[in-house]
Amino acid sequence: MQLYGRSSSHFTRIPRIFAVELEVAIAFHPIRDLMSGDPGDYGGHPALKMPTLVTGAGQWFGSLPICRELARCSELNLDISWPEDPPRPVASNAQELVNTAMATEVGLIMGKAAGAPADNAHQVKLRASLLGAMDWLETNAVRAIDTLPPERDLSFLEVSLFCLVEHLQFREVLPLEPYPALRAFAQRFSARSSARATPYQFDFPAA
Ligand SMILES: N[C@@H](CCC(=O)N[C@@H](CS)C(=O)NCC(=O)O)C(=O)O
Repeated sequence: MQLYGRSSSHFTRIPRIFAVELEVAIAFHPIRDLMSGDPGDYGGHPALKMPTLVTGAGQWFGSLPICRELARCSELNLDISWPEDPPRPVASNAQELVNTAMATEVGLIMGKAAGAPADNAHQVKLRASLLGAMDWLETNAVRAIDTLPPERDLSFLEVSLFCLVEHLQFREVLPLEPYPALRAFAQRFSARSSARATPYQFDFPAA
């Protein structure tokens, strides 16, 4: 199995953590040029996004479908809480806001890389959106996690929230000082061997 993505990407880190937890071996292919218009450079992703998992069965686009395929391929019988499982609105909303914040971060980073000024109206809106999501998560994420089944081995919500929080710091998108509850959560999660095995880093030296 081959995973196309980047070690600096939060959407890529989610399946990398799942692969370690599920003990599924994957070969990692860092994507060199994010400005490439060739889907082949993204493992065949037609929308030019990462991550993509390539298996004998075909290509799997997106972090959640990839994690599901890794779970199906695993010989471990882990108890995993998936996004559709949460029985309470707070957990459902937490997942939605984590997904939204991650996508908003991509917009901010790509906009900055393309030279969009920070006071550009769209960048301003993206930042306000991210701050709104983060404030909500700071207040509610721990309560949301508390609604998950206590017997779970892993949940998509916790893995994706961890990848979001560490990524904000890694890419210096937001300071984490205003978010003590999220920092404490990330600190706890970072002790897992799957988190330690997948640190954010840049795969290629800056051009
Ligand atoms: N829904 C997708 C989102 C994928 C996504 O936005 N990936 C970002 C990287 S973290 C990306 O490809 N960014 C490069 C770009 O947008 O050109 C998923 O869950 O994997």
